[in-house]
Amino acid sequence: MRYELYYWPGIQGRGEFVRLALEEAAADYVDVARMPEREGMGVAALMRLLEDTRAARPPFAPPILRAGKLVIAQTANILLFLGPRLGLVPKAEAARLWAHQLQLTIADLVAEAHDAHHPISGGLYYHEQKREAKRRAEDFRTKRVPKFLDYFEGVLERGPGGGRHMVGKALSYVDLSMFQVIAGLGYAFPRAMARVKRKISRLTALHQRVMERPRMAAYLASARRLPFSTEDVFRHYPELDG
Ligand SMILES: N[C@@H](CCC(=O)N[C@@H](CS)C(=O)NCC(=O)O)C(=O)O
Repeated sequence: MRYELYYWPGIQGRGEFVRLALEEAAADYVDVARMPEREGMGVAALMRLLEDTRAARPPFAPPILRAGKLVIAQTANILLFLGPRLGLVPKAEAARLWAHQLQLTIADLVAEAHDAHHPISGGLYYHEQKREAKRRAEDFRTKRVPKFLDYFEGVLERGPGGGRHMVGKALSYVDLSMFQVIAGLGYAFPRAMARVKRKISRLTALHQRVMERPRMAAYLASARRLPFSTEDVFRHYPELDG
């Protein structure tokens, strides 16, 4: 099965959570919007999918995965679908629900990371909401990030994976997403993250282990892994870091 991932080209964004799972599993996939329009792909193909008024199950926003006749949106929903197919989640229903629950909590954190630099509206520029962003980012990095990370650290500590895995005893898509969260927060809020580092030793070690996995290391060194930037969901503005 060749999977088609539809996501905005030029940024990692939420598409990266899906990309990491596809890359770790060495899945056959095409990153459609990054491909040439002359081959029927590119952003035009993404827009066709978003604007298809005949679709019975239209997606609201990217990332979107096409798998044969299925068109699936919402990052956590895509990973719920891909997890068993890519061998990135345990078999038991309780474990799959747990993985999905954690992924939805990660989605909440990612939405808050976005709102730290766009607290009023995603439709306005950052410079149009800088004052509000400063207040929101302070709350995010001093209250919300510690609360989320303390929770995820506790999940690692208490789970059956001996501190090595978020779900079960083997690597899952949640581990890959957790890697991305730690990497993104580290880029966006280096000073704030340096302060909490002492309290998240298991998450820090998980981030390192994922980065060193052969397929992850190859992906991260490739041109397919775009750099973090101030166009992305995790953004570094020195005035928002503490
Ligand atoms: N909850 C959705 C959020 C999707 C989302 O916000 N996608 C962004 C790009 S990362 C987008 O293009 N949003 C357009 C919009 O919200 O109008 C998910 O996790 O996939």
